[in-house]
Amino acid sequence: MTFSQEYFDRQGYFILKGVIEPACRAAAQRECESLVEGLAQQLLAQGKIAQSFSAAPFDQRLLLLYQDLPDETPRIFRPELHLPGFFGLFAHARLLEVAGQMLGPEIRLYPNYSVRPKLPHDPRTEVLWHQDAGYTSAEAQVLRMVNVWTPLVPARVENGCMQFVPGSHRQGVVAHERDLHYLRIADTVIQPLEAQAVSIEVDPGDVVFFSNLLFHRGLPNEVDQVRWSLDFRYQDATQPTLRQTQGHLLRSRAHPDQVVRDAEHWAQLKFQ
Ligand SMILES: O=C(O)CCC(=O)C(=O)O
Repeated sequence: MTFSQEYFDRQGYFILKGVIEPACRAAAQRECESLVEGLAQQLLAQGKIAQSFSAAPFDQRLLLLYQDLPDETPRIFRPELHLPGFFGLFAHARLLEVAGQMLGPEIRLYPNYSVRPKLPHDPRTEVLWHQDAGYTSAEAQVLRMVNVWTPLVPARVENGCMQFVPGSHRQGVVAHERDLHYLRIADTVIQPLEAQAVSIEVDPGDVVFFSNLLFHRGLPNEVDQVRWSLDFRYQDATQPTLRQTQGHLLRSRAHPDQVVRDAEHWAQLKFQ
């Protein structure tokens, strides 16, 4: 399937179906499993759990481990992601090709690459209507950036897929208000548009590209399954990040020597 810049510019997003190969997904999933194994060992050592549920399926184990520890449940992994198996996804050739089409030859992985294990019935995992740019700064509108989101399990309304308001990226950065866990777009802005929201139901292997100005949210997970997904952003590396952290260069004509070379190199680096 070919990426359509025209569709992206009009709607603020584009879904590439089946673009991530099973082996690449499996490598990322294995790293998620190893993060969960690490947590299980930690909880066992602390005497907080009696068993590690090592035979439980990927979409169940974290849920079982934390069933009696709801306040300790991890919601997001970031610094933990410098493991070799994540590199193939972050630096996927086809994704970087699309990013290159939009952003030019200098591409950085913006410093908020994340894995989200969205657990059911946890209000902290319901991501309220926002624009990513709403979290960055008043200057965020000038950032040349594209968001990337891909699930490791099927993402549906019931387990907390994302919703978008198509075309909303053309409004620029709008007012956000602070809620308990997240920022959220002011009611006066979002309420008249909510009826236009579309649910972004996608499968492992599919990749959603979206504008950092698009109004979007992550629905609550209502089923007894962990909704595992990755979200990351590519940015034109000739620009500042407008954060303390600088991310990592993934493609560069100007500084090829500074590009992350491979999975081993990635694993030596830190979240920054
Ligand atoms: O994964 C979700 O439910 C929300 C993700 C999100 O808001 C983002 O990637 O910006």
